[in-house]
Amino acid sequence: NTTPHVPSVGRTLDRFIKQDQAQFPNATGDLSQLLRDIAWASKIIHREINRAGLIDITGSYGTHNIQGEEQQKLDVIANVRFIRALKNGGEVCGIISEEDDDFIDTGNLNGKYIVAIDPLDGSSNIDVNVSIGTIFSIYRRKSPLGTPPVLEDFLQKGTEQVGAGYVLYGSSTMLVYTTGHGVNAFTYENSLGEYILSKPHLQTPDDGKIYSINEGNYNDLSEGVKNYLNYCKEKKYSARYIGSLVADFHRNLLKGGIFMYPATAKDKNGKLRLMHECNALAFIVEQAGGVASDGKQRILEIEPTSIHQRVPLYIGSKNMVEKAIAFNP
Ligand code: P6P
Repeated sequence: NTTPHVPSVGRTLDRFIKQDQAQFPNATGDLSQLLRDIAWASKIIHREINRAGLIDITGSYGTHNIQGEEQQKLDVIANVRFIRALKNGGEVCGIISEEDDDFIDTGNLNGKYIVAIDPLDGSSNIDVNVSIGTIFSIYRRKSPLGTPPVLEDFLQKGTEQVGAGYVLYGSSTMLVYTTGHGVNAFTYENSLGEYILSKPHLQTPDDGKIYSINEGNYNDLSEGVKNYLNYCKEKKYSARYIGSLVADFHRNLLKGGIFMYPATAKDKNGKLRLMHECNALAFIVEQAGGVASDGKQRILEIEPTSIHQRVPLYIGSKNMVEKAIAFNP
């Protein structure tokens, strides 16, 4: 039996990963190294974001991604950096990125893992200086070692994740992740170039008074969602919507609240991507005691059918998500 190590605030990410791994005698260290590779790339993105205003890389890059969204330069830089870090790290045999139509074969035939990533979510907020984020999921490959990855490696249910996290590039840069044993948050100390443990064993409140939704879609929402919104107003909850998923999710995770991107008349499956955004946040919120649903089932139970599929998302405090779903049978 292993003595549970109680991580103390102030521990560096590297030491935390080392100690976390020590709890699992069979761990080879590959997942630990993968997490370090992601943290490394996020430090570079942190630097690029904080220089963006100075060297005018925030403007649109002129290309469009599969969603038809104009790609911002920082989007492209972030995508290149994370893919390069994961390729060079050697632990990952394949990647699906929100910015790439098809999966990426990293050439690491013996890489045990695949990564799903939204390298820079909320990028339309870059040039108005609003917080943006990176979202990632880690799965074990299904295909045999020594062979190239195949589509089935990437179409795995969220329950198959071995790790998930996000980086929030906000008033401070934070890395929040889980490997299935609780959620821990690290704050980036720029002068040291280190992530420092700031919120160990993060738990989200069962209840909250914050609801996050784009009410511009009100006329396109189901009667059930409209009724739940009216309920929130009767309860005098606070409407908080940044329009940057990681920022909205992180605030609600800490304070309690619900984030909703439901199906609308325009987007029958909502807007957010199952593989690149929803599965990771669902894993984190459940590890923190919260709930994530598409309105009918656990996000983590959804059988993926395509890499870029979208799902409706109701995520956050347990009692609030359950209430919202009750309004929307
Ligand atoms: P809307 C940003 O483009 C994003 O993907 C998420 O970060 C955010 O939650 C959502 O879209 C905002 O979408 O339709 O409200 O502008």
